[in-house]
Amino acid sequence: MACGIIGLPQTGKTSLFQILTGKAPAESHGHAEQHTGTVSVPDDRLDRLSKLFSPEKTIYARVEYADVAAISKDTLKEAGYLASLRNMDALLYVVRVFKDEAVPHIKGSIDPKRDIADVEFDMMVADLGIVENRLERLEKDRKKIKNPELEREQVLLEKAKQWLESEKPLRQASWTDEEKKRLRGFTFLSAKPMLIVLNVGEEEVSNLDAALVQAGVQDVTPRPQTLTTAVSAKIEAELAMMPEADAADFLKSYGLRESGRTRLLRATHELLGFMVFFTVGEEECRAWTVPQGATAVQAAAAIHSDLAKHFIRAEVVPWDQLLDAGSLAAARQKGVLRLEGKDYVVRDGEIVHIRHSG
Ligand SMILES: Nc1nc2c(ncn2[C@@H]2O[C@H](COP(=O)(O)OP(=O)(O)OP(=O)(O)O)[C@@H](O)[C@H]2O)c(=O)[nH]1
Ligand SMILES: [Mg+2]
Repeated sequence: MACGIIGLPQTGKTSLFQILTGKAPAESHGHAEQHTGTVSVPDDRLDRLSKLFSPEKTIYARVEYADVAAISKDTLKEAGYLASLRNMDALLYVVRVFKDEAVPHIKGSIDPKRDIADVEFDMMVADLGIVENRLERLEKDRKKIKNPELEREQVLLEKAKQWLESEKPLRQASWTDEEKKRLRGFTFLSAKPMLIVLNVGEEEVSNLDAALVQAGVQDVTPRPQTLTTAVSAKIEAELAMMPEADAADFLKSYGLRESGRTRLLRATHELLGFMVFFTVGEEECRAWTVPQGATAVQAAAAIHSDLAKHFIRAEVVPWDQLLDAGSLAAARQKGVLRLEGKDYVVRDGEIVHIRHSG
């Protein structure tokens, strides 16, 4: 699972990458090279389960971030740059809101709404280029061979074309599962889930909701597969340097409950359309990442293919009910531990224990 950090020049991409991954700054940064780092997603539920079981290891869900070079009409025409973006499962788009005379803005003024629209527009243009090329080729192929497969592809691409020509990103269209599968092959940029992160000034941190309204982006929020949030890279950088106790006081002084880093990590995970289930024990308490809607046997497969093969039943209990009961045995006795079959749809935050043969 990878998330590319994109945005206009000098908006705070590298700062946020460092805050998220804890990685030291890199020197030069060509377009082809990109820096990646993997991060554990903080999870309060897993922390509490871990306290109960005191396992040797606690393993969190993980997300990979890539610090991608600044985006522009020109970079979006470079094959290497495009390829690096196409590999990403989601995009984290950093938009500048903070004021600082010392840091020039490429467009000469601070206007988050304009910047969001411009970058989305450039990505749609890049996608439209692909659609048109492919449609042209399809046209030729269809004259040579009759194949229902090709016809279906054409219908899909015509729909995508219409959508893009009306200046709407593909992520906002509703697609059938079948269409989604076909679309994935094209790795369209405007189809990728996007987390818009406003990099706001320090003075705005104590009221982030107001900052979003002030930036005029509240109408962006209800869009499908789009999340919007605000952080201050400057404050987050300071937080990252502090001992934990000081950081908690510092947050409180701004009226905040948790750091922007935690918020971003959770939002990324949510945006990617994944959920977690837990396994618990004295050896290991662990969060496993599966797509939303995964079944018990798919959960088993995420742990080990043998568990799926020899699946008998899944023992399932929501994390908070296990905490209340105090142990798996007690949960079983209280009747909150359920036995479920292969097709059971696992819910976020459940403990799933697979019973298997062999
Ligand atoms: N005042 C202020 N300055 C910031 C903030 N975030 C980043 N900067 C400054 O903005 C400049 C650019 O930050 P980077 O994190 O390197 O931005 P970038 O988007 O990676 O820049 P490029 O890779 O060159 O496109 C640096 O001088 C940062 O110190 C912020 O929240 N407040
Ligand atoms: Mg950078």
